[in-house]
Amino acid sequence: MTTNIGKFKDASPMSGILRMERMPHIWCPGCGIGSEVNSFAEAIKRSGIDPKKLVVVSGIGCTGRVAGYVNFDSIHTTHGRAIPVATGIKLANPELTVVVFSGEGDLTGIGGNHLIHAARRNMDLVVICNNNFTYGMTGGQVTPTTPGGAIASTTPYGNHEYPFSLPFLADAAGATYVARWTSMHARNLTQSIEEALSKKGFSFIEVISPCTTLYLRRNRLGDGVDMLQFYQENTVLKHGCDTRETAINYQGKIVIGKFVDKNKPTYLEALDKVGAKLVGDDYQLYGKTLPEREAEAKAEKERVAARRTAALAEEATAAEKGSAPKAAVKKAAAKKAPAKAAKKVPAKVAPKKVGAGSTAKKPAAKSAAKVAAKVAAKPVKKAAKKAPAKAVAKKTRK
Ligand SMILES: Cc1ncc(C[n+]2csc(CCOP(=O)(O)OP(=O)(O)O)c2C)c(N)n1
Ligand code: SF4
Ligand SMILES: [Mg+2]
Repeated sequence: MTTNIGKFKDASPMSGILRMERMPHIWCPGCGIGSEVNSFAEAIKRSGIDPKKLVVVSGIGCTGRVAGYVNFDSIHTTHGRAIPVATGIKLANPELTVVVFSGEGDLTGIGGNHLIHAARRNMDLVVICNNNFTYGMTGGQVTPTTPGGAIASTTPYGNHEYPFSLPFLADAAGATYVARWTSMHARNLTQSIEEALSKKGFSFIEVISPCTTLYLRRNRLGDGVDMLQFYQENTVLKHGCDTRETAINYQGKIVIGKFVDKNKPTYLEALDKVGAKLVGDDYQLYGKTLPEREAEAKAEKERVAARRTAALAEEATAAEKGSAPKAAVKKAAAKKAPAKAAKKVPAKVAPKKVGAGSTAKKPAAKSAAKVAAKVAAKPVKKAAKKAPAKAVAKKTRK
């Protein structure tokens, strides 16, 4: 059965950022990719970046589908080639903000070489890596991050390879911003993406996320809600942690936080330096002298700051008015949907009722979205320490 979500697209707080006409998306219930996209959209809204100057690049995989749901210029490129395509876009037009959003298989398996060299060169890119420890789209094979001992379709007796720790890899290769969150840490992730967008250089954000259909099921780890509870109880916030200490063991503690935040000339800035040294004041790149490009960049920075202030003010006004987006959704439903659909459809799309169904009368049976929102509302440190056992319903495993 398909849900005609199109009628709610104007009421959604994400309309304009996401292609609502493409909903419902392909991701499985409980998969972490959806909430990451929400964090990403929220970060874009707040960042003040001109949407016309933003490009999103994805490779192939379930995460690779992100490029198809965003309302910006985007490319769903070939497997493992998201970073070289993004690099090409940045080199062709340095005024663009280029974000790569892809899976760990795509970015660190087949695309691993591109990842380390873009980090080494300090290409000005933001890379968001959804790490679900598996090749989700192709049936759950082992990836370069699958923890030792975990079962995959290609390691039915447990993974015997040593996995990458992605923050360590990105840091060692030269990334200037490195952070790790889980798909449950929605607000931290939003803030982190926003921060990375405002920074120059190679930013790498890893998001640990459940692949419910393949990784969780094969390893008998429950469902998406069980995994949110696991993240709540087993993440340890350590900003500035030495990335050598960020390895993940099978079902062990997960260190999260911002590990690296430093500045050094980007690839293009370093190139400019060489050019200016060789040619002097006549040096041009893209038909513009260095002072011309610097003046343009400064003006754009001011425009971004003004848009950001406006976006934050709008957010504050909406918060003052209460749950404005929900009210808008209800209003739109009442106005546009035929009587029958108006009854049925909101249960599928309104945030309040997602995952309700048979559990609606049991207050303890909270949806994944509710648990995520509740935890995100608290500072991460507290959330990691105080895991209310009854916050998440125990689900029967199939
Ligand atoms: C050159 C090439 N090799 C292999 C594939 C098959 N393939 C498609 S997606 C994928 C794995 C994706 O895994 P990941 O990047 O972790 O994304 P996820 O589906 O887990 O989000 C593979 C191996 C392909 N499309 N192209
Ligand atoms: S197969 Fe896994 S990664 Fe892909 S959408 Fe489903 S849960 Fe998400
Ligand atoms: Mg994956």
